Amino acid sequence: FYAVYMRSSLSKRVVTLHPSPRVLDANSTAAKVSPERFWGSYRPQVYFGMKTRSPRSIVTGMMWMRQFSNSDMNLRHTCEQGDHLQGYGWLMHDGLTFGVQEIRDNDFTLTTEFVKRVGGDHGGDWTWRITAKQHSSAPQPPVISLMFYAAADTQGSLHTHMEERNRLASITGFSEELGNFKITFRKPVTGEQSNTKYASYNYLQTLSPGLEKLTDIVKLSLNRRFVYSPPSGEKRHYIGVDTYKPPHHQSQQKAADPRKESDFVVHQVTVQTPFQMEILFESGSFYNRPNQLVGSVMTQELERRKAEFNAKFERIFGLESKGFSQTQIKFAKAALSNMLGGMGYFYGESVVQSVYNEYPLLYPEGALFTAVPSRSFFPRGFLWDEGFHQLLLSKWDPQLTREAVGHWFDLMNIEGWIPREQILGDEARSKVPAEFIVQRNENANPPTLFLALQELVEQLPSKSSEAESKATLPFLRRLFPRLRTWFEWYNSTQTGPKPNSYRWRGRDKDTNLFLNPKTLTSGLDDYPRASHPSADERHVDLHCWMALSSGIMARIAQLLGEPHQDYKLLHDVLTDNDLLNELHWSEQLRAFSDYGNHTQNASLQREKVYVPPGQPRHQFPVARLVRSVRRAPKLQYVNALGYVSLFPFLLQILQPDSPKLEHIFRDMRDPSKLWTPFGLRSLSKTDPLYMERNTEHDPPYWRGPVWININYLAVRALYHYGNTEGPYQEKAADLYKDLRTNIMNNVYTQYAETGYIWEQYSDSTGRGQGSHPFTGWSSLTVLIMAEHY
Ligand code: 6A9
Repeated sequence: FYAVYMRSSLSKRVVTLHPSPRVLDANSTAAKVSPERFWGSYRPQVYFGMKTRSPRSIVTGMMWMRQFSNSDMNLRHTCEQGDHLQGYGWLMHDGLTFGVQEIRDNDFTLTTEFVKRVGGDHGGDWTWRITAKQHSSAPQPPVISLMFYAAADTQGSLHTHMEERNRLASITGFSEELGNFKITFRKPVTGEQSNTKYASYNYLQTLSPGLEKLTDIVKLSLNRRFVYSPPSGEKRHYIGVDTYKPPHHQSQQKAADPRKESDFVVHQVTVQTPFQMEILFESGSFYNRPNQLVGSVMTQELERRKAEFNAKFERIFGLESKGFSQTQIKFAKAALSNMLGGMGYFYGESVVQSVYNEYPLLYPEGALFTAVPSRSFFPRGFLWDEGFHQLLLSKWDPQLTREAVGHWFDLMNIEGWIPREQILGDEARSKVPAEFIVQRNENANPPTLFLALQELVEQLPSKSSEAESKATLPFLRRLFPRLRTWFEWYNSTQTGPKPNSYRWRGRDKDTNLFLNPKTLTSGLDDYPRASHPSADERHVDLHCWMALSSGIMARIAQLLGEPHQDYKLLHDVLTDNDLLNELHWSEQLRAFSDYGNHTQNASLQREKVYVPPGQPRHQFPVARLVRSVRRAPKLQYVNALGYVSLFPFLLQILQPDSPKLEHIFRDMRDPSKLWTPFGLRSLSKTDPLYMERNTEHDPPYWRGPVWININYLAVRALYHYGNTEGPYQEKAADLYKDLRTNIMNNVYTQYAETGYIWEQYSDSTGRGQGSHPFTGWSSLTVLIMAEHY
């Protein structure tokens, strides 16, 4: 009985939240408490949409399609790389009151702008303005349908108000957090002062079983029976939303699916470019609004906020005073704006598992206010990405950083574990293949939130306003019990075989399927580690993360008057350069290195598949690649040269007079090793695994390409060593100049050429590659330009 009891209580631990008071009050994001941040573009996964920071928000959004085009249906809604847009993203966004986005489709450009106005008790009003312009290359102005929608999410109601038979003039509605509200659709015009344009109207009013179904519902309702007949022109059939009948099986399933269907309303406007139109959200409790936020009032508000944004940007980053060109500054503003405009508010439950669970369990429901790496491919929270995001955002708006970090820590369980990838809610889950959904509680991810906290602490004494310091100290005080547990979790679950060594858990287990089993938990996925994962490993990057974190723990503890000696002691041990050398310096490689059960003599070989005589060959798998190991592994240094070997330098653990710096700087500068005209490559050209794929389906990722987060750490460390007395000071300063220039130039050039900021950059051509737009840590280029470290 006792064993069974123990087992069941242990199995609950993974889904038991940490007992200390939350960092954020339960109602911290409510309209009453935080009205100016209530509404926002918190749906980074759609091209344009807004919601409130509440669990079951009414959401608003926009889809669009080109009419009369030769290509097939091109309905745009969620950000998809497959849409092949020429570019999209926020050009300006202050994270608070307004945003300006440009979306370049094949032969027209949509500018989507919003402005908020606080008033009443429910988060106030906002107005959208959509401006459509054809490209000069277009033979004739395209006809476009914009489809604006509002959708409820299990609570709240929406009512339609028609005008002229089929034009949806407005929606009125009610929800728990918004009270009464009204959404008004103004008619399209050519410009602010001009008359209404000819347009065709359609609308759809239906029920949706979930937000992830909105695109499908619209698609299934489309009908070609409508006629577009402008006064001067031929009549043509166009595609419009019509009626929607749920697929038959769904109604039978209903009993099994407890989800409540919710109101969903779409307003479609079909009109030829150029045009502009406005949508107005008015909050019922906002009685004393001076005027409607439309037309010239809207224009003035936009202009005012743009001017404020520009002034604040220059005040903080000073790029004009540094002599950057207007186009470079525009790029930097877009990079920052996309990180701000990529903030999402997610709500739901992770799927998690521990060794005590036979099957995955649902984590308690929770909220996450976070930036996302990429609006198209992974529009959700990633733990170690967020630390980098907040390095940039904290310069712009430290309150935003405190709230994001607070949300992450409030997701921590009793053990001190925070799930690495946050896939919250059905909408987020619908984008992720099943095998990636479950998060395991043995698994860490670099504790980069310490970098963000370090920044907040450094802002404290002189740099920040009194109001900011007043907010940061109480924040740290509330955070501290959780921070302590978080640190302890790393320091107890991720320790290595030797005292003061560390080891990432969660490496790939099925060793023979991979050239080198991956270490997703380290964040550097396929970066080469010991060929045969074992408990004997020790990882130098994790050692350095712990050295850094213990130091910041000591500093915060001291600041709060909490016991800090143990953190300080540990920090002293972990930063002891002799210990680091002893654990991680490989004389053979002349570089820092992981240690473990390793052989270099492994390669992928085709395994021939036996096909029984007389059997059709196509029914058997083609020869697949499996690993062949020609020499048995043994305990030794892994001797891979790349980002991992740089960590003692990257996180500034090395003393300025450490002779190791000489080796590191030499390897960094060497074009046959790490140096490229586009930044430092992730793995040396001389490494046997350089640009090798891991399986036939898994191309190289952290085995050569240039990544901006690590390059940011490198530039920052060079800045540090370049400004600190020591034998390598000058070398560091030289490298700093060149590396900084290379990164800035390439990320900027790629943006100018392709319209996107990218996940990584080719080390041979500099070309952006992988997911895009990737305005997560690649946006740290702004800090590199500003030289804010
Ligand atoms: C797979 C795709 C529709 C990989 O930026 C997020 C992470 C980093 O934390 C990590 O260091 N990226 C880096 O190595 C992207 C991870 C994407 C996983 C999603 C499912 C769904 O496609």
